[in-house]
Amino acid sequence: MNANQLFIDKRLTVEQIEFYNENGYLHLGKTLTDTGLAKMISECMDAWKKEKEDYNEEKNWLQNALLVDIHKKSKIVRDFYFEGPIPDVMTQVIGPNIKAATSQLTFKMRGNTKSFAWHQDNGYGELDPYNTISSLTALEDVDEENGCLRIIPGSHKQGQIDVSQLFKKDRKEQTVTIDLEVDESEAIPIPMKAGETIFFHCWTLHQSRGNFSKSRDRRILFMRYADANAVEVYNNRQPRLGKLLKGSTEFEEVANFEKDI
Ligand SMILES: O=C(O)CCC(=O)C(=O)O
Repeated sequence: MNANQLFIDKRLTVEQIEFYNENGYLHLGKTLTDTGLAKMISECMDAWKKEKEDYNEEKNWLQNALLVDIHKKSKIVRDFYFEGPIPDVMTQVIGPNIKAATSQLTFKMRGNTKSFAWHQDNGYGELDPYNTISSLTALEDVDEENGCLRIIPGSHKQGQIDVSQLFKKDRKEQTVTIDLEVDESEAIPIPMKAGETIFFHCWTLHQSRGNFSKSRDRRILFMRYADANAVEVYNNRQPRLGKLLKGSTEFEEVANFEKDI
């Protein structure tokens, strides 16, 4: 591998696609080289420090743990999100037409022992068709001690869980927390090494516990990919805006979105 290479290309095997279809998630393995990881950490931390303060237990999750649109603040994230290994892989599981739907940092810094409740990602923003995928890339080793993701394999098969009542009063602010009842005995942790990626279906139930490490943060790059024709169910079925990455779209506003940037 050349020393300047940042990303590691991936192509799913038939067995991996079957595993994903059956379990609703897949551990994709290493997608960042050591050089890529170091650059990603450096640019993400520069962006983080510009907007965030140290963890403060008085503040909420949005303030403590979330930095949205990170691809607008870091070139390497932008390149990884739009042209890295994951969009190609998405064509194998979503279909030929892919757009970028969300990029954000979800950092659970040391001291943040708050858990994130069980939910489906399509609960916080229902997109149709129901094949949107969330990918998580670890910027350091993540495990049960520092709050890795936990999921329920196969839970995507139950389909969309109706949480619309929760959002009735609070659609704009989106401060609602979804906290679904699950059978904890079915949950498994998904540890990852730094530079590795996992992805999961928009209906897969997942959560994380707090970061109980005294010496390690839990820094994750979260990116969501959707079918290029996906619409926002909660927003009168308006097309979800996002850069077209693969194939084509029936929506002009998506075809033109970020074209010139
Ligand atoms: O940051 C976490 O631990 C969980 C985040 C998550 O599940 C989400 O943003 O959907």
